[in-house]
Amino acid sequence: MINPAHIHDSNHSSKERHKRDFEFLADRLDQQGIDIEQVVRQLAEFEVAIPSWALGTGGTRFGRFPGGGEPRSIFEKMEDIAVVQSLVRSTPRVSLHIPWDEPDDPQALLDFALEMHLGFDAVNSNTFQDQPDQPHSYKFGSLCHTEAAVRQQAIEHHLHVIEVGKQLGSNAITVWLADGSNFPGQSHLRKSFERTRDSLIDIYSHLPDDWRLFTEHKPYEPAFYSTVVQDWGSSLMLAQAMGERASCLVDLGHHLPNANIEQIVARLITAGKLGGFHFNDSKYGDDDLTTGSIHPYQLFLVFNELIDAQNDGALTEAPAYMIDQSHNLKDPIEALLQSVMELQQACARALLVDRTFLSGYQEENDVLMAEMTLKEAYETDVRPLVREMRIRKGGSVNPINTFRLSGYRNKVKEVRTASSSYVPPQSL
Ligand code: PSV
Ligand code: MN
Repeated sequence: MINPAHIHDSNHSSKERHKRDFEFLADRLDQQGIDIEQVVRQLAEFEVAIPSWALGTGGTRFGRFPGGGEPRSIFEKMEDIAVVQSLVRSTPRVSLHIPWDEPDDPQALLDFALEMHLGFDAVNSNTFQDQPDQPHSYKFGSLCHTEAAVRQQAIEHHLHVIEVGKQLGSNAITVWLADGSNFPGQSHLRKSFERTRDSLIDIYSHLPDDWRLFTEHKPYEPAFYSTVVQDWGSSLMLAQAMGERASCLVDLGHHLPNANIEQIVARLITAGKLGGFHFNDSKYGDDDLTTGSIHPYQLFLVFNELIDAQNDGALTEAPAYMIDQSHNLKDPIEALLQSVMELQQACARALLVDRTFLSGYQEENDVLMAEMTLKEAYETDVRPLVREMRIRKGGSVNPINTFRLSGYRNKVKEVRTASSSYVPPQSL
């Protein structure tokens, strides 16, 4: 999709400058007792999935302003994801939404993915919209519904999603439910949660042995008075009720303003139930903005908890990372490149935290020095380190610049003509 020679040439033009920057940083870190080579190696292991719904221009209920050249099918979305991967080298897997991106022929999609050196991450169910020809409506909920037939329909949808995922080589399902109520009294708060729990237990009983199930909480929207799985406590209760292979997924946008998300992460790690992340950023709620655009320090603090737990052996299984964003204004590919670069930087910074000093200051209750230890890592310009990691994996020094110079968007604008009837799901 992006010619490797183009990446090589564009890297070549900044080679000397990058070399100087990298050596300068290596020297600085060496003085702090940090081996830059080890950090580059650890950073190279970081991987984050791209959702099939982030390649089209997002929208609000007020409007949508597509920039042209949007993918019209899951195959074209895969092409765009391959472009992202070729430039940043941390995104080798795709997270599918069913039925938005349900393949007619899963084997054909898998073959196409393999050709592009892509694989499949967690599959996502959708019981928040009614589908054509579906016998029962989700207007009043799905897994929580008062009627057993509606719950059964939603359970069967999840089993179908797992079946599609199995054919694609996926090994996890993420369950986000819109179930909730808009008015006090509309639904029985306790019973709707208990029905959801029992439906999930049913789904879990069909989960293949090597699969994981993630429950994703969200405080509000589309339900405005109560949401059944509104917080990490509810999500944890559900995961615990299901069993060992069920855990919680934290979407950074699914918290009320000022929530201490890094502490939620720490709690879920203690419970052995941190399953995954949806990365994005927000000013107000589920804004789906580019990762790190509003709260980059919070993103670093989340990674700080993850690296700390990894070092301590408290993270038994690597969480499933995914970017969950949807843009109204930015080019979707550029926005994804930007988010991945932010994630790479947050991860690199967290790898630089001097944990011996930090825990010493924490033990001595030296508040200021403990905080300064975190700031020392956070304020380090890690870009040369991150660029070096990308170069070594065959990626780009400057992904956005390389993407723009490639002319990819203009080329696909010509091919993906406006005559297509494809409408990205965000605008439905
Ligand atoms: C819900 O807001 C959510 O975060 C869930 O992850 C969905 O699957 C995704 O967004 C797309 O609507
Ligand atoms: Mn999400």
